[in-house]
Amino acid sequence: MVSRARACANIALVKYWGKRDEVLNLPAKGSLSMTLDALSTTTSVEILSEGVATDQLILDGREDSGKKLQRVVRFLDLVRATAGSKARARVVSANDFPTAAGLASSASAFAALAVAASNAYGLALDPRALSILARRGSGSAARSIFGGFVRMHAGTRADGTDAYAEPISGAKLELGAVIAVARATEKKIGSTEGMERTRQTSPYHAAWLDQVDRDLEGAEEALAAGDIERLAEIAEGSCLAMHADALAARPGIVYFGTPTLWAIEVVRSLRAQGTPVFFTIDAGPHLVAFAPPAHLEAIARALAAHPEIDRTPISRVGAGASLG
Ligand code: 2P0
Repeated sequence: MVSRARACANIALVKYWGKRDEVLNLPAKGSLSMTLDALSTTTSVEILSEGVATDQLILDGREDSGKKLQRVVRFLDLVRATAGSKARARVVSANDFPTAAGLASSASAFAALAVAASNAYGLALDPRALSILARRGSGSAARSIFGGFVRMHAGTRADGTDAYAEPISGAKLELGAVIAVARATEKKIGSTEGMERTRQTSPYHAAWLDQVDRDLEGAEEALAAGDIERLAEIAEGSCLAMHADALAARPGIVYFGTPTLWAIEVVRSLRAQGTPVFFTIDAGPHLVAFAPPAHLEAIARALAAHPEIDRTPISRVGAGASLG
């Protein structure tokens, strides 16, 4: 039996940076994101016959036998333990964007894998259970189970049963995004390692954690009120505070690339001229600009002017992960 699922990436407006438990992958604080339809992963999972001893991973057309396979095997082991199965699987996964470039590819990857693998192994999981499962693969993947604006809960339980994402209903803002894809190869320090080093060594980490709850509350209020100016202030503040926290780690973690500061200036000068736009930046050099759909093309043209920005794809809001 083959099960196939598609999931979109998401970009956080209130960032997740720091865990309360590394084994169960529990975030220290909640986060809030928007799902993007232009960045997606499609994954199929085929259960193999009993004689096959190992899982297989084909990623973007190439067989992987390294760390990515190990991470997928650990994830499938969780699904197998719940399903009471020992059968191995063949996982075929394709992204429509470059992996490991700070474009949150692990979010769409593990959301798609959670949906496809749970179905292939015969588990009927509801969206909350899928979010909890996806979280074990990658914290941000818990959010990609849902479409639109999404709130991740940190939870307080040691077993992680209250650390899941939920869609936010009643948001009065319609936003799309422009992704300023900076020229870069594989990113230097992955999010998991980056946030752990930050947690252990950054003198700003306690202040960062202290701010997140206020930002979550403010962002939800801004979405409910359709207040893009307030959302802009909170999202840029959360992004820059997360990067300040990482920059202050020892040794400091610099995710910005040459075009990143330039792109911040472009977004801020467009805003000063009246365009309702704001930015965020994840664990990589790419800036993501959010604005109402009517403004996206002009923003994309402005951001494309830097020689080290290769592409400026436009994304609309994405749907939740689904089979098929
Ligand atoms: C976020 N990021 O909220 C933050 C902002 C990157 C910067 O969630 O260790 O790959 O697998 O749970 O999900 C990326 O972190 O980390 C991330 P793990 P993940 O989107």
